[in-house]
Amino acid sequence: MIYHLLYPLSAQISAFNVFRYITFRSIYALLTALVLTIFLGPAFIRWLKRLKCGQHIQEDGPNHQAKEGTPTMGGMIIAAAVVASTLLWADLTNHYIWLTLFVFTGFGAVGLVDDYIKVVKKRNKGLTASGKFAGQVLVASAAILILLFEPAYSTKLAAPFFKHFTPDLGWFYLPFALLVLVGSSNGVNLTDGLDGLAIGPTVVGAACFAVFIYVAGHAAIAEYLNVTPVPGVGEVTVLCGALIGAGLGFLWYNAYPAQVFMGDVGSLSLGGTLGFLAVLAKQELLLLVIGGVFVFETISVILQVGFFKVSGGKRIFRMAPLHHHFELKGIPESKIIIRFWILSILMALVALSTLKLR
Ligand code: 57M
Repeated sequence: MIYHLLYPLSAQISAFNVFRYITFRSIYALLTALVLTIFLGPAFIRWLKRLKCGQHIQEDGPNHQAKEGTPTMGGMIIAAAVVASTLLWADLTNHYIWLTLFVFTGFGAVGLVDDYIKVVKKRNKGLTASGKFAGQVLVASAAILILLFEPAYSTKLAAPFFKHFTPDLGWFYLPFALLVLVGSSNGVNLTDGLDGLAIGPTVVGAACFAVFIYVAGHAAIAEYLNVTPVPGVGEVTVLCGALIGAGLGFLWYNAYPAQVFMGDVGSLSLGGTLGFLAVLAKQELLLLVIGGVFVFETISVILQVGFFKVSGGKRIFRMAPLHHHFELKGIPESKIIIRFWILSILMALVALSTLKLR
């Protein structure tokens, strides 16, 4: 809205020309979302407490009993800050912005229903696994189908290091992109088991995608770096800015020892959106590197469950996902969290370096 209100006045007030720039608006989208979450955080946490949205801690895992009753569903404040800040700073005639907001709020709605049943209605299980999966598939399919009807959007895959290997998936792109979005959403959800463990790598991932999205949307830079151009997608950098800001603002309260958890409303929406950013930037395969922490966590669960079945009850890890294994080995929670953050920064840097390795 600020863009639509102030940029047209640049003919009279030349300083307002600055609102034209995606980079400028992305920085202010970040700051707006950050300030909103930090300042509204305490009142929002008090509201969650009044609603009795306290997390019940299961007794079958590492000892988290001290966290019993910590308010959850904090993802709602991330959602509010991202949406408000994007509406303020983005060019609202850009349909990639609306599509990304649709994915973000759609996955968030699936998580919200799950949280509502578990936390507010106090039914232990929440949505059934198939119910959750159906919701995720529905939102992801709608977004990808709309994207596929976009004339400028290519169904070709780009692989880092192999600039001439760009297979065209055609309509197979739909199930492939579904896997990216739903996999990413569940990967972030699995990782969300220690204070700040999911939001740290999410912020790093959003920052990394801000660069890839900006590059893909800038014809000259995309050509220079040999990146698949996606005309118009650069505007989504503003939304990435809002994600980084809201994520950092949430981390302010979710940092160890956490005053609030994000809930499924946070983890599903953030994961689905990271997947969609990878699709928009045409960096679907690179998501495996950028979201490396989520990938390791997911693989640890697949290995653990698979090995448990074939070996008749033996385990590879003391407990999966991987962060539980380290907890049970006696490594302090804050150390595990910070090491996972360091890993996510390293992976993001490796991913960014591929811009020069094509
Ligand atoms: C949700 N949720 C946390 C919080 C958060 C297949 C299986 C591996 C699935 C997996 C699972 O259910 N994962 C998804 C993980 C929970 O956090 C809530 O859930 C939201 C995210 N959806 O926002 O609201 C607990 O995590 C802790 N937490 C923090 N700080 C945070 O900022 O400390 C969360 C956020 C919270 C809190 O304690 O209560 C969770 O872990 O439940 N299941 C598991 O992860 C289980 N693993 C397991 O069963 N492993 C087995 C097999 C099946 C792989 C094995 O290794 O043998 C563990 N979950 C729990 N206890 N609760 C087992 C131990």
